[in-house]
Amino acid sequence: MIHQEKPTIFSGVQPSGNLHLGNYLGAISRWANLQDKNQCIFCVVDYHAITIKQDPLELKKNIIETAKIYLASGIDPKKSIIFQQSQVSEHTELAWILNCVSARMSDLNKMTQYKDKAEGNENVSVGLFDYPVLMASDILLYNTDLVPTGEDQKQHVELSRTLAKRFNSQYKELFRIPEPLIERSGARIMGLDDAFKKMSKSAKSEFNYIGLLDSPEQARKKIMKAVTDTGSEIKYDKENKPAISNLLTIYSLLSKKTIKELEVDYKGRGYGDFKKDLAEVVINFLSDFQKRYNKISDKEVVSVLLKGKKKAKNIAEKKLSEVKKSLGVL
Ligand code: ATP
Ligand code: LTN
Repeated sequence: MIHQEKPTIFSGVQPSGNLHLGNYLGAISRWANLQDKNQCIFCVVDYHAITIKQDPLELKKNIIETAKIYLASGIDPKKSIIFQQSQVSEHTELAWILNCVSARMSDLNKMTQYKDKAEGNENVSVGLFDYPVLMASDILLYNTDLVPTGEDQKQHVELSRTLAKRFNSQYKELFRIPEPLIERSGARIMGLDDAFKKMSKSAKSEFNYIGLLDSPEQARKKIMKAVTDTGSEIKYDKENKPAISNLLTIYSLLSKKTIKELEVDYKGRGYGDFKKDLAEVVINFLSDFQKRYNKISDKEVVSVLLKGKKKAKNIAEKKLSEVKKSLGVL
């Protein structure tokens, strides 16, 4: 019988604090289900986080917190590799190589995340501009087949494909071409204070997001204050009712009720009733999540990251050495 290799999955989240429901519903919550049929690698991408100024003590705390959130979301270190990006130096080494031989200024100039974050300000780090090349290195080092993320990362995964193809055709067929894996529902959770912008941990107001570690009071207050649309009907209509459609998506994903069922449940009832119930659903989810989170010690996380580092390094070293050989530097 031919032994078929399991597909490889790679994804990561920046340890930049305030992980929120968008990160959970769009990315992390999907990862646990992928672990049985795939070889999964989940990374805490700390070198991506430093593209924007970070306080060293906060960053250290956020690295542990992010890995703990992976574990509390059901990522099992016996099945998956969990590690910290900066601990495997091959990522930055490959990023430099790709910068020189594959990536073009014209590719990076097209990246919308950079434009959104820089907001026309030239006084931002070169790292922020180069961020997608480091992300491509993360993905390409591990022969990744699928990259599960939220909708906002699609363009970056597509760039990884372009860089891999360019390298393969110029040097040697060394990189597997990855595919984005984006779910239809929850891939773009919108801000609670602005239904036209995605929920984001770097949002200016904390009323933009529900943090995974928010208290019940904070969560309730944020849901009750969330913006709504004109009219009073609870109906999914992304074009004309973006705010209620977003709240319905969150409600549906956390309660496992379909949007259609929710529309029937709330027929003839107002936004106030709907928000009160949604707040309860969110609080119940947070309470279960935080119970699991609080059971995990920092020591356990450090040990998981150390074991993960060894496994990741083993794979990354081999790939980088092939790349160096083909370049003529080894
Ligand atoms: P920031 O907005 O500060 O850049 P972020 O909230 O986008 O941060 P990331 O670490 O960049 O967080 O993203 C981690 C994962 O969460 C990625 O897969 C990303 O696509 C996903 N994600 C982020 N925000 C959302 C959202 N609002 N809805 C769905 N998925 C999201
Ligand atoms: N850029 C991603 C985080 C990230 C990532 C990756 C995601 C860095 N490297 C590799 C998937 C695969 C973001 O979510 N902002």
